[in-house]
Parts: sequence; structure tokens; C-alpha cells
Amino acid sequence: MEWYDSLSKEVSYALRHAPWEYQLDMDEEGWVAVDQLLEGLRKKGKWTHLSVSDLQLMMERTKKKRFELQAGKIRAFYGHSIPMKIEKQAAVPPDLLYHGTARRFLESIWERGLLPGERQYVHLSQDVETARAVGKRHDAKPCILVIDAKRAWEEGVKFYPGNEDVWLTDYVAGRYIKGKEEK
Ligand code: HQG
Repeated sequence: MEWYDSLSKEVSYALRHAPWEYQLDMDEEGWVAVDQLLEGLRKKGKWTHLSVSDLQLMMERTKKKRFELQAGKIRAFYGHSIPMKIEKQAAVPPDLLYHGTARRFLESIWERGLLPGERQYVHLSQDVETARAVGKRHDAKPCILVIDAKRAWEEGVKFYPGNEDVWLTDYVAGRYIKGKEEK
């Protein structure tokens, strides 16, 4: 693994799952002071000489856009599992969104809808390719579910942009899952 992938992993862990392990004060939108994050990472031992330019380089080199750095603060775009629910700004979603998942989860998904599981939000993809890559983390031959986001939104379901590939929502009821994308 490249250093920037490894750093991205640890920053994801700190900002999404365990800010307390790094002594981070996080606000309701998930922002923390960059200096505090750097200090926390340095103290952990693996990144003893880390600077903000390393974080910037990591964000440039990592394919997935996981973080936003602005005015001395940094936050994760998505993925959170901490008890304090991160506040997101709702927006109008595209007509269709996609969700890549494992074959073994399908029966439960048809029965119960898409649930956030360990995370705070259900993660949806902007396009089929992204959904396939997400699904491949769970299954070598993933299924791509097509979500009728337009109808859900018209019926009052909220959607929140994550990054340019990822949308978040609280829950997707079975009636909004149109079916599987075959390919
Ligand atoms: C499944 C990565 C049974 C759901 C990715 C998924 C993404 C159900 C799994 C982001 C279910 C949760 C998130 C139900 C949902 N019954 N299984 N009713 N409802 N599931 O990893 O969406 O690299 O928490 O289908 O690229 O796979 O970390 O979510 O398979 O953007 O930046 O429960 O994480 O990004 O798995 O992935 P996950 P996800 P990063």
C-alpha cells in the first residue's frame, strides 16, 4: 500500500469512527481543526513528522475523495459511525442512484430495505461504475441495485451529497428499489 493510502485509511478511521482516540473536538458537521488532527496522528506513533502539506498531498493522490480541507479545518465527506450524528445539508438527488452490494445481502434488503448498518447513513452511488466498485468490497460478483431517488425525494425522503460519487440517505424502503442493473 502506498503511504498516502495508508494515511487516508488512518485519517478515515480518526474522522469517521474514533475521534476520541486522537483527542479531536468535532463539531456537528464533522469538522475538526487540522492542527489537532496532525497532533493526534503524530502522537499515535506512525506519522511522527506529519505536516498539513502531507495531508494535502494525500488528498490529491488518493483516488477517492474522502476529505474536505478548508480554513484550517478538515472533515470526512461520508462514512461516519460515531454516536453523534453528523449533520448534512439535503439537496435534490439525481433521478436514479445506485447501490452496489453482495448477493448474500439481497434477500434481507428486499425484505427490510437498505439500512445504514454500522454507519450513520446509507451510502448510494452516483453511477453504476462507482456502485460496482463499492459492491466489490463485499462480493466478487456484486449486484447493483437501482434506486428511484426522484420518487423517494418527491415523497419526502432526504438525500445528502457526500462527494461527487457518493450520496447519503437515512434509509431506502424496498418500494424505491427498482431492481438490479444487469451487466
Ligand atoms: C448492506 C466505502 C443486509 C449494504 C465505499 C452494504 C462507500 C444490508 C453493507 C462507503 C441491508 C454495509 C460505504 C439489509 C444494507 N440487509 N445487508 N437490510 N441494508 N445492507 O461498508 O455502502 O473506501 O457499511 O448493501 O466505497 O458498502 O471507505 O457500506 O453492503 O462509498 O471511502 O450492508 O464506504 O468508501 O457496508 O460502503 P458498508 P457500503 P471508503
